[in-house]
Amino acid sequence: SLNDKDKATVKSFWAKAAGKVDDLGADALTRMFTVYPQTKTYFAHWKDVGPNSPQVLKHGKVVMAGVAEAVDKMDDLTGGLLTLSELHAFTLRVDPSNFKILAHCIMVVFALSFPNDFTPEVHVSMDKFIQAVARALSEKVS
Ligand code: ZNH
Repeated sequence: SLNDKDKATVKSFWAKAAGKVDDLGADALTRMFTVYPQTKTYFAHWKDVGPNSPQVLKHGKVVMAGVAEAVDKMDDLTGGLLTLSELHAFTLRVDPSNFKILAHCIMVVFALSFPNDFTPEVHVSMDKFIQAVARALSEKVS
């Protein structure tokens, strides 16, 4: 789990990334749809899941707002993300494996967008954090 150093590292990296995260959300989703096309089934009600579609751009912001919330609630992700977790389990019925997939795509876009800041040390802490978010979100699914 996240120690104090991880938490501080995540907060400072997030502060640097904050201005760019809206775009990064759309990039991460586009990557997820392209590399793992089975994930598109959850978005079948959208008009367009292609790169830069208005829905992808909008949902990229929504997802990253969720990650921002997780940064704020880092000390209690299970409690802090409970409502979102229930939504994904009971309403959206997202299979847990998909959270790891999106977490991976988010890590890739972070690395690509911040090649200097995304040091191995930042990578370690961000990976622990994003995996903890993925776990908290898939908690309700059994
Ligand atoms: Zn999710 C939705 C977040 C993952 C699918 N999401 C959502 C939202 C949010 C989120 C915030 C909104 C809610 C409301 O409205 O209330 N997610 C999130 C996060 C994550 C996620 C943070 C991680 C990181 N998701 C996910 C996955 C999937 C999903 C993996 C699959 C694949 N989501 C989803 C859907 C939805 C959501 C389908 C709905 C959309 C629409 O409809 O538009």
